Amino acid sequence: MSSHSTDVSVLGLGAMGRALAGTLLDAGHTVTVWNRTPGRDAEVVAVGAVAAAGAGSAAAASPLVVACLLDHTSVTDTFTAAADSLRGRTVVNLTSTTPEESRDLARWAERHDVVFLDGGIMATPEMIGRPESRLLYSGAAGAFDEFRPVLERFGTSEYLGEDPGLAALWDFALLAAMYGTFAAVFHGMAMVTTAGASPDAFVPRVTEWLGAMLSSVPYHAGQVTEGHYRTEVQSLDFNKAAVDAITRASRDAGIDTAVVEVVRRLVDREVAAGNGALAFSRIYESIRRP
Ligand code: FVH
Repeated sequence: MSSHSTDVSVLGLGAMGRALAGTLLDAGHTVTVWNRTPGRDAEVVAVGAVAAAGAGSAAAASPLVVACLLDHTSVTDTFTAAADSLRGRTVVNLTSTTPEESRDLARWAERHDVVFLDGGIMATPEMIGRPESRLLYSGAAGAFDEFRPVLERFGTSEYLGEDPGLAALWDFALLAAMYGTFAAVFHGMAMVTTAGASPDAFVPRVTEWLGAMLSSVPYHAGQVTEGHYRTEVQSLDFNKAAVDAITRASRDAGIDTAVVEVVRRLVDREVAAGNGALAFSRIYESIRRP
């Protein structure tokens, strides 16, 4: 089967569903679309998508069904309504669901004779179809192999394994890193704006600084892998002094300390456990085994 001849149905036409459907249309696929609230299909129907009256008739139109809905509940509601039509088809769930929710969907699919692949989109709607868009998949290996040329339309596609929860686990792990980093960026931005700097002025310095610091992630990962955490410089005792001072400076500046308190709690826990001479990466152990 050539990839552009694969018909695809897209369930859910939020910002991401519309981007997925539009990318498939651009690539020459016949795309059938459905959205719970009528009218949200206008943009993609105007460029060639076929509007279906229900999730079931949308699913019945194609061998490959892509679901991009709000959350686990919206997926189970939609799959339940379309169960008869989904039978024998391949469903790719691109909705953000937790690993356990993705495994639950895979069990539902198995009971209903549906081939299930779960996916995590590491991209925003504007990035879909561009080289920087990356998607992670797990679940039915055969489905990934069969439909990979279609999935590559959305972005670089990587298969992580048969466990249907794996893509969601990696997706959320990367999102956790992003949210934590962004919260910290806003903390720093809030600090400098108390002295009259504009938020924009913080940007070049913080991006350069984080870029330099992120280059040490492989070194930290090596310490975690070996589990030794020895260091000659910048022990947790040293870091405790720094994080305590940052907390005081933030308080003095009159800003919220929630972001630094998270780091402070992790450092304090390790220091209290007698690990003050070890490296900062030792906080991994507090996170991994709470
Ligand atoms: N947008 C992004 O940047 C991120 C990138 C990473 C992946 N996420 C996830 O993708 C899912 C969809 O995101 P979205 O941006 O398309 O979200 P919305 O624009 O809010 O559209 C939500 C669609 O879900 C439909 N929906 C909600 N509840 C139900 C339900 N109970 N039954 C059926 N459909 C439902 C909603 O329909 P309607 O409100 O128009 O009727 C939209 O089509 C999401 O998991 C992100 O985390 C996007």
